Amino acid sequence: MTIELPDLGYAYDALEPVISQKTLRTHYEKHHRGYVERVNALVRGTGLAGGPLETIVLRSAERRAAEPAMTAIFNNAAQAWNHAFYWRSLRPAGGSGAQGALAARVAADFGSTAGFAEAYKSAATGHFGSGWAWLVAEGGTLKIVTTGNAETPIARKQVPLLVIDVWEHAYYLDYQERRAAYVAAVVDQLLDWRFAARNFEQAAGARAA
Ligand code: MN3
Repeated sequence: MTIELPDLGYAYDALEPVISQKTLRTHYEKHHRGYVERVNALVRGTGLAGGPLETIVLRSAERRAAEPAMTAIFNNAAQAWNHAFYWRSLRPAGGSGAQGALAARVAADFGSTAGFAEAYKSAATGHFGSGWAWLVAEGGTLKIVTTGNAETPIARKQVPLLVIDVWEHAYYLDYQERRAAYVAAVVDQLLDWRFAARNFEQAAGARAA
């Protein structure tokens, strides 16, 4: 099975004015597509070809310490996975905050919705260099973590609920160096808390099983 570029799920202008059509089109059609095409080229003949993307991420993460060729596979596969998750973490007119069981968990772990938003913005803005800012579930607790470059919580047995891409290509056309402004606008206006709630329910179900 060839890894496919997944549908974006909304129009290129759907996230304006927070993320411009120009940024979204370039980010999806050039950056994300590039990672998908490179992972397909790199896995040929490695024994990882034909598997689902998540399996390629996990297997290459396990093998990269011993096999240098696995590093490039991991980087491109994880970037393909992370970008697909990022598009689904966003929606037009999002940012309303968690509901139901997830809201109770956010309040327990971060004090309040506002407390979470402040901590998440701070972590995403403060992450040094290229990477990703995540809300994850681990052992029944929510945590904010950041990862550098292509690193991804699924290789650390954490369950991601939401992510923000903090590579410069995600915001530079719209915000130049002002990452804090991009992060604040995404948190307040675009985060898809229904997607986060589905991920949270799956994490809880997996723990109970
Ligand atoms: Mn990106």
